[in-house]
Amino acid sequence: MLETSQTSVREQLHPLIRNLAEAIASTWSKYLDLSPYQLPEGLGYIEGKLEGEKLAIENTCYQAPQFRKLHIELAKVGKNLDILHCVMFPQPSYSLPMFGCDLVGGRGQISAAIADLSPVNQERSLSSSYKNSLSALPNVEFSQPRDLPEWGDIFSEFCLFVRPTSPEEEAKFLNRVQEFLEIHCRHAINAQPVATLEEQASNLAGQCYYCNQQQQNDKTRRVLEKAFGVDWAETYMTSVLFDLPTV
Ligand code: BLA
Repeated sequence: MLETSQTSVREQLHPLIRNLAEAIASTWSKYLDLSPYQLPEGLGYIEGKLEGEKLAIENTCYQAPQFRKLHIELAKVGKNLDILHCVMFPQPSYSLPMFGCDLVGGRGQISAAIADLSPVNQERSLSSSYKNSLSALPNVEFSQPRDLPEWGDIFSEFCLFVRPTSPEEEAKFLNRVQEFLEIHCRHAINAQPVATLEEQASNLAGQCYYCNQQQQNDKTRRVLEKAFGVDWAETYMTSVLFDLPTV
C-alpha cells in the first residue's frame, strides 16, 4: 500500500526532478558504502493538505562511513508544485563540505534549481583540492541565473542557482550536479577522518551555521506551515531537513 503511493509520487514529478533523484541515488551507490538511516518515526512518507490540495512527501535516507546522513526528499503539492531536496551531511569527524540541492517547479516549469558544495570549515572556504576540481569543470551558461537570498551566505563561489528555460538547460543542470557529486564522492572516499576533537567541534559548528541559515528559508517554511501547521513545520525543518547530530 505504502509502496504504491510512494511510487506514484515519484512517477508524477517533473522529469528533471525524477531524473536528478535517480542520478543522485546511483552516484551514491556507485561510490559510497551505504547503509540504512532511520528517520524520526512517522516522517518517511507524509501526506497533508495545502489549500485543499494534497501534499505528499517521500523521504529516502542513507548513511555511509563519511556521511552521517544522505537525504533525498521528493514532494508533490497538488498539481502545481514539485520539489526535490537533497543534503549530504558529513560526519563531523570528516572535514568535508555540504552538498545541497533544491529543485522547485510547477506546471511543467522548474522555477528554482540550485546546487552547491558549501564549505563548513572555520574559514568558510573550500579546500584547494575541491577548488581545483571545480574550477577545472567546463564553463556552463544559463539564460536565467537567479540571485541568492540574504541567508545564502553559506553557499560557495561555485553555487549554481538558475531557472532552467529549456530541456537543454535542464540537461545542463543535471549534468553539472552529477559532476559536483562525482567530485564530492571521490574526495570523500579518499578523505581521512580528522584527529582532534577541536577540529570535529569546528566542523560541527560550521554545519550548525549552515542549518541555521537554511532554516531562514521562508519559502520552504510557508509551504510546510500551510500544509501541516506552524509547529509541525518547525519540527520538520529542524529534525528532518536540517537537523544536527547529537554529540
Ligand atoms: C526556494 N524552496 C524554494 C521555493 C520553494 C521551496 C517553494 C521558492 C521557489 C522559487 O523561488 O522559485 C520549497 N524546498 C521547498 C520545500 C522543501 C524544499 C517545501 O526543499 C522541502 C519540503 N533549499 C534546500 C536546499 C537548498 C535550498 C538543500 O532545501 C540549497 C542547497 C535552497 N530553495 C533554496 C533557495 C531558494 C529556494 C536558495 C530561493 C529562495 C529565495 O529566492 O528566497
